[in-house]
Amino acid sequence: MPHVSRLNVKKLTFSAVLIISWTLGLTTSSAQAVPPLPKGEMTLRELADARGLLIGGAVAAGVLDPDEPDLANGVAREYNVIVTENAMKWVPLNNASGQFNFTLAEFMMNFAAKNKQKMRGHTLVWHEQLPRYMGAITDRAEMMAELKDHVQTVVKQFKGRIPIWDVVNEAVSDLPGSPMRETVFTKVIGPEFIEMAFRWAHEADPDAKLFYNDYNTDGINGKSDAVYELVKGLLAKGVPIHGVGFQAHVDINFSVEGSRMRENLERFKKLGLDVQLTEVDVIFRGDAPKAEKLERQAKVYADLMTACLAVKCSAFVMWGFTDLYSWRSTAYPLLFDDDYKPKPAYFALRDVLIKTPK
Ligand code: 9MR
Repeated sequence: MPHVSRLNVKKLTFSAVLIISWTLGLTTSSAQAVPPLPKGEMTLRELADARGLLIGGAVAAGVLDPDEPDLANGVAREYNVIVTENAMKWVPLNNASGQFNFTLAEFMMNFAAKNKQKMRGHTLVWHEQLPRYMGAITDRAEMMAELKDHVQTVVKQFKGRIPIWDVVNEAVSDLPGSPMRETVFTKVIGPEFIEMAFRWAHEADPDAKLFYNDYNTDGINGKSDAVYELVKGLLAKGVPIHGVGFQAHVDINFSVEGSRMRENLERFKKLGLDVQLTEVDVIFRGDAPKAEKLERQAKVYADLMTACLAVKCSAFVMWGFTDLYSWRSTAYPLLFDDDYKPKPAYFALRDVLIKTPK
């Protein structure tokens, strides 16, 4: 019953438990697999390679074990870039001030290297997945020292191996007027924590492309206006920021046109910044008719890719590979279903890549 065992695995919070069971040889092998494409058809990866686009997705370290060859094979076949879904966040890397643990992150780096994939680094500074010791700091100089140590130790660890970093994630609030989100960083350091993080990351690896990343900023709205002002201000101060990531966690009612997404991406490009879609998924809720919803989902995926290509985005990254292991696993968000069968959205993305002139 490989499917049942996968669903059970899904309920475990990934890494620790799975890695222990893997080490002890407790896992079973599975019979499902991403079906081969008809002869002569190109994968997403091949199509993206041909136009110099990064296409990829987040992968949770804990499920890339020998029990899930389907995931490993599928990700290797279809993606030329991966992101560690959690393994490069502050808690997994630096949960006890200054005692860094790169085991899981390096495991993912090996996977990427083995499959000749780039790694998109996610994420250096975020108010979530922050260790308790950070929340306890009240002294500005002390928090700056922790921030600098974290950013620089992590970036140096992967210097020359991770070409793109999400330096600051989700710093703008969802409140009306979209001020800065109140976090330990704004409370103790002030909003300057953002420019500090970018400058320290740049010092640690001058060749890495440094991104600000956020959600609900895909179209033109109050929040994307706030991000626009933020990054414009950073550029004016000479802060080394090279791009903006638009997460694109949307649903099947999202309209690329209605939200003026292309116009939004273009205004960031005009600032001289690179733009990437960084965490794409397109959800819908369970009831019938499912086929019709899968088609609407495919259309949203296609429209997102079309907008991305129209502005010469450099990456289209999804927040996973199979619905089975998505953070929104009950809402059918990704290109492959629980049984690793490609959904209409997969073919729709291929179609856009085939038909859009380079
Ligand atoms: O998918 C991630 C989930 O497994 C984690 O529990 C969660 C908290 O670390 O983060 C999720 O990924 C988030 C990403 O890092 C930032 N943008 C929103 C993503 C979905 O919540």
